[in-house]
Amino acid sequence: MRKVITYGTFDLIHRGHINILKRAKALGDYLVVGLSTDEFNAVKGKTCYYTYEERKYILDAIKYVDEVIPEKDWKQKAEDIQTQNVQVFVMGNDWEGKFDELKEHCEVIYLSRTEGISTTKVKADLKDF
Ligand code: C2G
Repeated sequence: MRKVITYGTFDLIHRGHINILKRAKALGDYLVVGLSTDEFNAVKGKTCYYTYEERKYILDAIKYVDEVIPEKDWKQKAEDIQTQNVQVFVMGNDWEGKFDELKEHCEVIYLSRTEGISTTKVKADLKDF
């Protein structure tokens, strides 16, 4: 079984998130998502609308997602890749090159971002809604 992993906050789920989850899953048979905890989001300087539990509940309902694990810090990826026996690590290309050190553990693939949508844009647009 070819396992894929990706990481993110996935707040206010939108088509950009669905696109990367769909494409990540297509690279293997099983997709693990490392979902940023509320505490780690604070480290990332992100404030979420939905709590970790709510964001996990939504991700668990997405057919491309097979498993959700907590992402608690920047340093856990290499260990996750080994303990989860992952063959492919995927991120959007806004992260291009940032995780190349993981190439010693698995394939590292950066996929193009979906244009015209982001959680930040949704929040801004809703202000004028
Ligand atoms: N994404 C995308 N297209 C968009 C928006 C997001 O492809 N229009 C992708 C991002 O590139 C990322 C994933 O969706 O791969 C999740 O995005 P975020 O929830 O914004 O996650 P981020 O803050 O980038 O956190 O350790 C890695 C971090 O947890 C990634």
